[in-house]
Amino acid sequence: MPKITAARTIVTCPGRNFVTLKIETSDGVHGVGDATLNGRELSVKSYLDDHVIPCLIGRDAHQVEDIWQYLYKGAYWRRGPVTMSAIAAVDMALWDIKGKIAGLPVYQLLGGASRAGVMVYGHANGETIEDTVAAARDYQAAGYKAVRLQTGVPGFKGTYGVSKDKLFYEPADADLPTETTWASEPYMRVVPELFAGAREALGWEIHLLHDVHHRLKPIEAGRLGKDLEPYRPFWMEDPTPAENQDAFRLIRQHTTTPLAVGEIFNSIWDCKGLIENQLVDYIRATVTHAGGITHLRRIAGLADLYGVRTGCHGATDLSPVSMAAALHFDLSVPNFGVQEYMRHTAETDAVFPHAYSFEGGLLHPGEAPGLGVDIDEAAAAEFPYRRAYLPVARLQDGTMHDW
Ligand code: CS2
Ligand code: MG
Repeated sequence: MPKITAARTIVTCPGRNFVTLKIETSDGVHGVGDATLNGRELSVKSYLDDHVIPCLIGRDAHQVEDIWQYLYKGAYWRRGPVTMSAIAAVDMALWDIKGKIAGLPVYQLLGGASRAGVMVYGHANGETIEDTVAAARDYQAAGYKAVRLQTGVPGFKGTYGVSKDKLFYEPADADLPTETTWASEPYMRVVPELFAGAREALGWEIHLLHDVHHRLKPIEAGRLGKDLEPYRPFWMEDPTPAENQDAFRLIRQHTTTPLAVGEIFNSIWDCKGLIENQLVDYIRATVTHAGGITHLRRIAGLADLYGVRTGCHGATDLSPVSMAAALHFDLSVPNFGVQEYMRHTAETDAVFPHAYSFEGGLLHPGEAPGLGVDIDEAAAAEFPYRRAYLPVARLQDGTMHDW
């Protein structure tokens, strides 16, 4: 049996920080897992270095489930983004090892392909509606079947989702959190105008998505959802902070716009009430922050009972290791919805050579055994860690708000 002989975390910053776990076995096979938690990368590194890796040495790398249960139940202090990102990294690396030893791409170990490819959505954004719609046209021309629309709010700098760079968006932009100002009323006026312009320009064959990014109160989210109904959004994401799962009842009472939530969830317990009460339509939990492939399959299995589909988070702060693992999961899971695909920079792709590829609006994980991704440690060493935090948001009177 492939015994775990060594494991280490590799931190690299090719434009943004990534934490990668590499596990080596007595068979000479290694696996990789993404452990990146935007703005708290070193916390997950320490959790792995100090509290997980010592417990892995000598274990049978094939025991993916037992090791998952050991790390989850054995922690005593269960759940939370740091713990579950660490467990996720171990899980991804063990599935990678299992696939490599079996000589199969991981999706074949998960039940095989349930579809030809994984529909992805890109991020069209701009300071103005015109710029955003023009960016969406570019995605449509590139073959995307789904595009997220985010535009600037007149009078406000640094609106969420509007990137400084045309193609790449990285919100963790400073050594200490950037302070941004927010007001919901002008935002709620501009988004329906954005969707009206987008439908006018792009037609009805393309899926249009929007991320509210936790900014609205439940009644405001109900209002925005209703205002967007004529434009048939694919989903309205994170309409309100989801700690209060009952808030989604109120939103549901006011709008049929599909709701997506969960990129900051880290276990099935965060999702259970929303799914069982059919208060959401898509669950956004990711392989990296929600306990890996093993746990994400459990979340998707519960969601499938209630007609809820997956819509995994796939921002640039999730490394190509996470994207590769997500694609194996996406290709096989029966209740797949859509996969977020914020392209990484060429620098990042060089550090993480991978087999996944894009064609005709779909990503495919490729046929390489395991996850089909690796970390080039020499390239990674070129980019030392650089502290960076996500912004914070305040209302115009200075009140802290949700970023
Ligand atoms: C966003 C992310 O991609 C999304 O849907 O919510 O950009 C999110 O802001 C970042 O991943 C946070 O690190
Ligand atoms: Mg989001």
